[in-house]
Amino acid sequence: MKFAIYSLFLALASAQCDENFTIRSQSDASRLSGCSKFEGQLTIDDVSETSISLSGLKSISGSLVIQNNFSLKSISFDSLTSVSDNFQLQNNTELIGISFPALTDVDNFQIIYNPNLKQASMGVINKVNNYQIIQTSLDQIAPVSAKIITNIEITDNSFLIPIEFPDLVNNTGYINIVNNNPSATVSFPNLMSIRGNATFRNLDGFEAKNLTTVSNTLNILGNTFEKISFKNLSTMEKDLSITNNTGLSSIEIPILKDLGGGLQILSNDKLTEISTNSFTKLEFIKGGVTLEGAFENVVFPALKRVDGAFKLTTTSSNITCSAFTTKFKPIVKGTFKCDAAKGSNSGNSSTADKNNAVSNLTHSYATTLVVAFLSFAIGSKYFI
Ligand SMILES: *[C@@H]1O[C@H](CO)[C@@H](O)[C@H](O)[C@H]1NC(C)=O
Ligand SMILES: *[C@@H]1O[C@H](CO)[C@@H](O)[C@H](O)[C@H]1NC(C)=O
Ligand SMILES: *[C@@H]1O[C@H](CO)[C@@H](O)[C@H](O)[C@H]1NC(C)=O
Ligand SMILES: *[C@@H]1O[C@H](CO)[C@@H](O)[C@H](O)[C@H]1NC(C)=O
Ligand SMILES: *[C@@H]1O[C@H](CO)[C@@H](O)[C@H](O)[C@H]1NC(C)=O
Ligand SMILES: *[C@@H]1O[C@H](CO)[C@@H](O)[C@H](O)[C@H]1NC(C)=O
Ligand SMILES: *[C@@H]1O[C@H](CO)[C@@H](O)[C@H](O)[C@H]1NC(C)=O
Ligand SMILES: *[C@@H]1O[C@H](CO)[C@@H](O)[C@H](O)[C@H]1NC(C)=O
Ligand SMILES: *[C@@H]1O[C@H](CO)[C@@H](O)[C@H](O)[C@H]1NC(C)=O
Ligand SMILES: *[C@@H]1O[C@H](CO)[C@@H](O)[C@H](O)[C@H]1NC(C)=O
Ligand SMILES: CC(=O)N[C@H]1CO[C@H](CO)[C@@H](O)[C@@H]1O
Repeated sequence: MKFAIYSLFLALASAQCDENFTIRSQSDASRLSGCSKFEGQLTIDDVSETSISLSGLKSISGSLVIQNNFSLKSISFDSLTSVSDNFQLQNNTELIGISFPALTDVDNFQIIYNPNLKQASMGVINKVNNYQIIQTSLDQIAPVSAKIITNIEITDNSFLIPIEFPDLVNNTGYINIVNNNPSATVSFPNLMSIRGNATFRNLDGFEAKNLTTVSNTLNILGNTFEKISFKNLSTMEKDLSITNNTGLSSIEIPILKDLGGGLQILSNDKLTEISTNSFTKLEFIKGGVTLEGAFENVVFPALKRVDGAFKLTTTSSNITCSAFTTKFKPIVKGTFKCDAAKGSNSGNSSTADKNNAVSNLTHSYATTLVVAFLSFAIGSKYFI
């Protein structure tokens, strides 16, 4: 009789380890302390207490979903090492700290919209498929030692500065690192290939020295670092866009031969040259080229063919459109346009150059020389 009552008590008190379970209080959590392995989805939802902790649980074959809890301030799972599906921490508006010191293996690691989350005490994750940290107050992120990660999305974490993936070699999906702290720096010292789109925005430092292959679009936008250097980048299958980078003064992608998409370099205030070190070996551009800025010098020493349109717009007077056109128009299949302080040119004839130049006759000695040259070229019609 005593035994039967005890069994009944046990049945009520402990949860099963193999069916979906929702934790709504610390006492619910305690009912799982006898589970070393949990099979199913474990949800922490609608908790009115401020903290939940659970020891003993080592693995979840399913997901751990912690969501929509507007009282919960801290969560701690001391022993949890693996979550076979999602580790999803979403919409916990009061959450300040989490502790998963043993977690090494998870399929989708998602920390999304926990705007007060400041502390994450984590172990080193060595296996992860998708990695997302979005809208938190974290100033550093969980260490990751995985060599392969499918997607990486780290956005809108306004305190986050160091973003480091020291062991990542191949990114088989996309990378989106956008709008974190204005001083944020990215370091991918061993990254060799990115298969999907990659966007890097609002960064103050960026390192991916070993990058060799980008199979989709690469966007480098609105950053404050000074240099783009991809000395090992030899394959780029889609577009390259380098736009609005206020500190950028040099680009070095010296061994790339073929660009499989277009090239856009726009509104980088301090970038005054595309030098011989920029695109040293670039021979072929499948898409269009748009260059817009204060370029004093634009050189593509190896360029043989551009299949799209080509447009250069510069505010500098060191570039002479007629000379630039003579050089590049013949290798461009699409429309060609040059707008510089010294003339504009659609490449077809030098009419635009001539008209602009003539109307600005008195501007400078340099301009006069160009006009003189043009005048000579068109049979002294406008001889001065
Ligand atoms: C457990 O949760 C998962 C994920 O939400 C769901 O797919 C599955 O059907 C649930 N299992 C049961 C027995 O309710
Ligand atoms: C997050 O919470 C807000 C309410 O504050 C709700 O509108 C939204 O649907 C929630 N998102 C998710 C993914 O649960
Ligand atoms: C990374 O990708 C390259 C090329 O696809 C492959 O040769 C290499 O083995 C991959 N490395 C790892 C660690 O997966
Ligand atoms: C870069 O790649 C080379 C081989 O391609 C490798 O030896 C080196 O460890 C990688 N990492 C760095 C930081 O250079
Ligand atoms: C990559 O970016 C391009 C242009 O921004 C977009 O059209 C395409 O859908 C993106 N692809 C992926 C896989 O995100
Ligand atoms: C670049 O590639 C060469 C071999 O092609 C390798 O020796 C070097 O370590 C790579 N990494 C850097 C950062 O240059
Ligand atoms: C560049 O900055 C301008 C002005 O701030 C903005 O309108 C434009 O969308 C930005 N372009 C990109 C590609 O970020
Ligand atoms: C001006 O253009 C010439 C080539 O036309 C180039 O050699 C020189 O470096 C440029 N000057 C500056 C300041 O970039
Ligand atoms: C000529 O001057 C006008 C305005 O004064 C200016 O917009 C134009 O760019 C100048 N053209 C040349 C070739 O300098
Ligand atoms: C090129 O010249 C031809 C005739 O010489 C003219 O019909 C055509 O509009 C011009 N194209 C451009 C882009 O100026
Ligand atoms: C205490 C509290 O705010 N709990 C909320 C947790 O999230 C659920 C929705 O998933 C809400 O209904 C609860 O009010």
